[in-house]
Amino acid sequence: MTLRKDFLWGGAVAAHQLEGGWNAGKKGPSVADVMTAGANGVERQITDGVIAGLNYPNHEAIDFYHRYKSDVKLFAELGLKCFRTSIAWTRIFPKGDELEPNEEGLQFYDDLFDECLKYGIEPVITLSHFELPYHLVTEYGGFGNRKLIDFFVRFAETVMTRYKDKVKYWMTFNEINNQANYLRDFAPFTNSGLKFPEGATAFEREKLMYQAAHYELVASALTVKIGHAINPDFQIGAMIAMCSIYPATCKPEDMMASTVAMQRRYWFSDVHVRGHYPAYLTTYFDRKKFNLDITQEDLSALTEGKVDYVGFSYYMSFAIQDQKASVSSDGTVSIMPGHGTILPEYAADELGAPTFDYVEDRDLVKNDFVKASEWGWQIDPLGLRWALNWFSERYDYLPLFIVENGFGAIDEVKADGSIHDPYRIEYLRAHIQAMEDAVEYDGVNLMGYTPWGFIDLVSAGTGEMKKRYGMIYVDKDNEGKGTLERRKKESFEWYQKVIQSNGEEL
Ligand code: BGP
Repeated sequence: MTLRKDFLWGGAVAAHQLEGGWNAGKKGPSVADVMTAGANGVERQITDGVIAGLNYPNHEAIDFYHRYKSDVKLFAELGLKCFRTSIAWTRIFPKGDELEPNEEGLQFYDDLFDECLKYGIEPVITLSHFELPYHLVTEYGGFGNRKLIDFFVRFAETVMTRYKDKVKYWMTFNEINNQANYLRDFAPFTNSGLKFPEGATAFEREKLMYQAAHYELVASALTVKIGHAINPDFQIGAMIAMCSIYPATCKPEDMMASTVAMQRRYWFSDVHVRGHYPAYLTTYFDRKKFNLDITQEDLSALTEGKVDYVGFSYYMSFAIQDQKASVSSDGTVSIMPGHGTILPEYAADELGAPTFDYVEDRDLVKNDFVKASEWGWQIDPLGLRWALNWFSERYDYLPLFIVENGFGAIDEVKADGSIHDPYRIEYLRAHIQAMEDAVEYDGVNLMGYTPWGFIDLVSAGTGEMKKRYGMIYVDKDNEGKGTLERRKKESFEWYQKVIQSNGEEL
């Protein structure tokens, strides 16, 4: 048998994308709750609050808050061994800066975890999944402010203490490296609650991104240390958004561009795992003269709070071309679909630079060797095996956990109510095969696999319902209409067999 006996087959979601009940049980608003829906090329916007007539898809989401008992029963029928979700920070600390937690919020997760454990489903908990308390964003400037470290650690310590006998697997910041492209953000804030001043230059944006990332990494490391003191059995991991970045050609400049791109996007896991900043990054900080607020105490915290495993999401791979060499005289470069536009000042600044600075929107190109989803996400199962090897070699075969993977697609409900989603099965089958090959042939140390959005939920990127990942269908459309009824798709039964056979039967 390829996979370990106790392999954590599961499913992944995030509180704000499925719970709803956005102000129930004294919950405060998070960034996600004040975000409007996007669609048809319109980006999601973070507003000042609740504006009548606008669609706030996360307010009700799929109403898991009120339906969790019947949903968890269905998850048990699917055969899940674990359930990855987040604890909504604003259920516990509605504004984020209070001293005392909200008991009603704590009770909700007690009940939810009890319900999971009743069926032998292990909760796997993300502490922060794109759901910062909105108050911390408006009052403090999000993770651009050092004070956020204390607020986060208080939240983490509170829930880790409360659930120390119910939850063993934790993750600190979901896709912490999703800030790596500081030129593209959810207007007017980023995931970390950063608001760039109007007219901010690329230098100022980049500096703020690194500063916020540093505060998050310190908060994460302190959490790991405190968590291990609360319960030495805790497994506390990082969570990285991994898109393998290939050189577009074997031209040496493209090869070098891919190496630098991997550093710029994935240095976060170096700090999480090794407990210090890599030299390629400190050199870069010096060269750029960022003068970041990094204290000696911070550096000790990073060393003392190394993670137990690396969790990561994998949906697609990228390809990179050294644009300095290939940009045409009118400044035109080819950009991967769905990847925004180049800020003119940045293009002018950096294109002639002698170093290989990575600017995602400028440098990523379409890979003609792979197909893409309707949202331009390039489908590449082998890229997952490549990523598993990259992490394993880099971190000496530390345990890895694939905590997100999946295929966002538009599903059609047939007249008889059935939903056939062979495209989803095909995507998942190919990725599971690639992951099993990595274990069997490459010696990768893999803890588990939790496909994303195994029950349909609100898309984080677009706020749509129609971009579905689920094996469980939820009757709700982009306008928020529908009965919210749950229905099994064809992929439900397929995944059930995969779990039962521990991945032998694909
Ligand atoms: C990841 C996020 C998830 C999830 C997923 C799919 O980046 O961690 O929250 O939503 O991507 O993205 P989307 O919902 O935009 O299709």
